[in-house]
Amino acid sequence: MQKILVANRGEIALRIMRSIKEMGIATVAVYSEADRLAPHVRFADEAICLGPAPSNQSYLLEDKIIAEALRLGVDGIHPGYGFLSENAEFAGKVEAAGITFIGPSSLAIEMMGNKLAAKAAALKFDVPMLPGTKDAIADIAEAKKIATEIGFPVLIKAAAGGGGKGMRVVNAAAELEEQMQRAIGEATSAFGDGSVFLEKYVASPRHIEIQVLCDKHQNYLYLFERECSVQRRHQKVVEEAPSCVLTPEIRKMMGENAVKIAKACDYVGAGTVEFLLDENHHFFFLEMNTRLQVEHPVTEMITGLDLVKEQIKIARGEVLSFTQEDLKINGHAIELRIYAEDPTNNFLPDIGTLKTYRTPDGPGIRVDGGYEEGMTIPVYYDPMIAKLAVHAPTRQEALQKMIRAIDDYKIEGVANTLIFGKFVMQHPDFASGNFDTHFVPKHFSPEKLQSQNEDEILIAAIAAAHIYETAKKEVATAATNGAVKSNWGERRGMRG
Ligand code: MV4
Repeated sequence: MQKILVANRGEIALRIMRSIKEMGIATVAVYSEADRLAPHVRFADEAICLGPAPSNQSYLLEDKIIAEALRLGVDGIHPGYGFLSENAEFAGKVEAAGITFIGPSSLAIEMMGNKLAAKAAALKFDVPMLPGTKDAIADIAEAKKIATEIGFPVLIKAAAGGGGKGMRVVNAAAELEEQMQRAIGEATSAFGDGSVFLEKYVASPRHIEIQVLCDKHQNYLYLFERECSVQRRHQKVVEEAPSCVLTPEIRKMMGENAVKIAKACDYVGAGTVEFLLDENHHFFFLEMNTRLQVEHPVTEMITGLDLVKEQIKIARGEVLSFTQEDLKINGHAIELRIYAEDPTNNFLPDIGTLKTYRTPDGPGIRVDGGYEEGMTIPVYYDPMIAKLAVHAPTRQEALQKMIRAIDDYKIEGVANTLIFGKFVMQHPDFASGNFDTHFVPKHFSPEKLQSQNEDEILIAAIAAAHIYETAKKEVATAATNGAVKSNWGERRGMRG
């Protein structure tokens, strides 16, 4: 491969192109009119404007991207995450144009894109799953019968869904009809496919996903887990690797089951198999994500691998250069997603200019970003500003490093979730590992930030008063000595 086009924007486009460049391969960026001056455009060897800001007039233009790739002699397309990354049709078109799609086959994307098809494949390989319907269900009487067999509460899920869209909890038979109709309606308008199915509802699960890596020569590896239980409204906030609850035995079982899922769809490349873990530490297959995930850096930190380079080597047809036995977990990594959202105001997305933007630094700190000071966050795309990831020998040290890094991160001009991230890191239940997917709704309210803020303001006020008193005394002493000398000004600069 001589030239790769990255069909994405922002932090992930930049992160992917860095690895491509290090491999001695030329890079092509695509961009919308809103991203003309973005770092990912400047970083690339060549860049193509796709059109106006809205995604459906730029980053989602399948045929235009492929036509430009052909025109520029591109031989590989990396889709990143979001946009066209899990679009089976696009993957097929790329391959049909004679360009390598850096990802799995169109068939694997399609199979895993449908939760029922994914579960059917998993069933053949004896992967643990929650009791539920094997097919889409529309008949209310039949649904009631099955739900009663499973036992309430049950969860209605959309077959075409994912990431929690179109899910509904049903606590009793009397609610089933209404919730089914709502779920079918939601699924139809969101995915153009009203198929729904039922599953036993796990009340307090942890979300644990396994990273897999598969070459074109039937070698399948698992790169351990990431825990992503801290979410708000199906948007991940904090991810870590390894999970603090997995034993080596469960980890091995989950890893081997993730590999079975990958084998079930002839998977090629980097993929993620999602599981729920219940209170008894039983795990159940949920779905497979057929892309490079946002949170992949924590896996890179604990394995020492570059997942993008591995994806490219796999796409070139190379055999994986390591075995399962070669893989070891080294230390602990935590990632915090920083969004342009106001945690004091119901996470309302904020736009505006990064008046001040300074990222933290030092050993074991990685910031994956795509913005610079002075840039404006566009309204058209995901509100994520950057990902802050830390790596340390232990979870405790990683937590402390994360808190220090948050304190050293300076963002002004755009409301952001840094302080919310600090709230999570400092919460005793997060620190002790005693949490599940309900962590945010259970523990967080904006007043908690206020008090966290107030604590800091109070400490700052006490420090200021102390400095003032000291300075006043010094001035008084100096005055009696006949020379006014104060270091007031220097000290004032101490706190930003
Ligand atoms: C579940 C569940 C409980 N029981 N399935 C949400 C996203 C999608 N990937 C699956 N999800 C869930 N499926 C059963 N049978 C609870 C969730 C869930 C969840 C999962 C992972 C992380 C956060 C979550 C928040 C709410 C619900």
